[in-house]
Amino acid sequence: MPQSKTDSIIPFPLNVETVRHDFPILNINVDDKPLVYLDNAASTQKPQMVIDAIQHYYTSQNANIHRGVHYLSQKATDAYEEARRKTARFINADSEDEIVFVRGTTEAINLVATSWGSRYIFEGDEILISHLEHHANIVPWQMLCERVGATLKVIPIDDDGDLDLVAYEKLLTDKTRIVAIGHVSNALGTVNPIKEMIKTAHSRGIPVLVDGAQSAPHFLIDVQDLDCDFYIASAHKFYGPTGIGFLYGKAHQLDAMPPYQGGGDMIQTVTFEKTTYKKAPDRFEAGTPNIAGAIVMGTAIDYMEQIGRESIATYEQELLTYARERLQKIEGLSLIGNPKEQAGAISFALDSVHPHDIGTILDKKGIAIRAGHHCAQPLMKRLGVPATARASFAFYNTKEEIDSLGLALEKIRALFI
Ligand code: C6P
Repeated sequence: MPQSKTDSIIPFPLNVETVRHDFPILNINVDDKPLVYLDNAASTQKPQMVIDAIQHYYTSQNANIHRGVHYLSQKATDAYEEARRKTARFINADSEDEIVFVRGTTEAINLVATSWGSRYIFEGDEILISHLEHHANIVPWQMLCERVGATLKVIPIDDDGDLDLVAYEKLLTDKTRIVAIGHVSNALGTVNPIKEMIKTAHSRGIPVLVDGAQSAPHFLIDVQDLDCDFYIASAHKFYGPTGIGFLYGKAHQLDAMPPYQGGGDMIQTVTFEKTTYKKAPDRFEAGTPNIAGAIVMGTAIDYMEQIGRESIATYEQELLTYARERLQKIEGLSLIGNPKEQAGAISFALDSVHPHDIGTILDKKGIAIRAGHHCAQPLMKRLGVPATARASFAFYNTKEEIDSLGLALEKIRALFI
């Protein structure tokens, strides 16, 4: 995939010890034990550069945007629009006008389901998602189906946690109006072959939305190469602040969509009889947006590009392979899912020890993982488990931390068996 201009052209081996210095929170102790943070799929930690950018915004740029003629308003507006350009570059969008700032992945999918859905989904139509989806890519579509009388169809998975692509092709019918698919499963780490899936859907004239919440943090994204119609991510999962994310939409898709919310800054003219709206993306950003959030998301993008996303992907793959091998050595531990391609996260079970007990005991040892259904209840049902324990990785994690996890899990097993 082509790299963004500011990514390192040659992927330098990532020096994890150097990188760790950028994240002050990694130095804290939990119950006198050094923190081992392996809950990155839920939210990543923030580098000093991002923390400083928040302070910089509020100490030298803060004002409302697109409204004032004064110095600070101009400064804040410039920084906000610069963040839009950075975001476009981050995913190689054709134009910054294809980037809408939103609260995060959840809001973006709701925006598309509500706005795009109101224009294109009617009674009898079908929406195709997969069995791997996070609730954020299920519930908004279900709500839309209930509103208009459409049907939600689901691509099945095999026991390894890979999508059944033969079933996928069969599920694409002349009633299918959109395919909404996660790029990377938050629960199993499955990397879906979305480029091929998009090609197949497009050959039948069906647009595709990609939930990129778990792919944007891990590798280069090129929306033009993927040719997806929508791509969505949350900044807090790629080293930026909470409460901000982006929706990428192809220009012709966004231009055809009615506004999502009404209010200030999204209008051209307002009379009591009729309101006319601005073009995308402004049309979808009603009211005062998360200005600081968008600008600082831009800083998180700068940071990732400085590290180099090829370097990040290479290092994280090495870490993931190491983690799989280390965990598999633990007696009684079974990895859940064995996808062909995996990124970011590993789910596992340890004999009959409940995942919540695993998570709680690990926490006492300073190790943060996530235990639960991971907002993917239908997937848990398909796997035949109420919950899993999940370790998820970032480029600041080390093999030593994985060893600590392994050792702690061995002790937990000894305690329970
Ligand atoms: N997954 C996890 O621990 P928000 O909350 O809007 O930033 O992201 C929602 C979301 C959507 N899609 C996928 C694939 C996700 O992984 C998430 C968030 C977190 O796995 C919190 S449940």
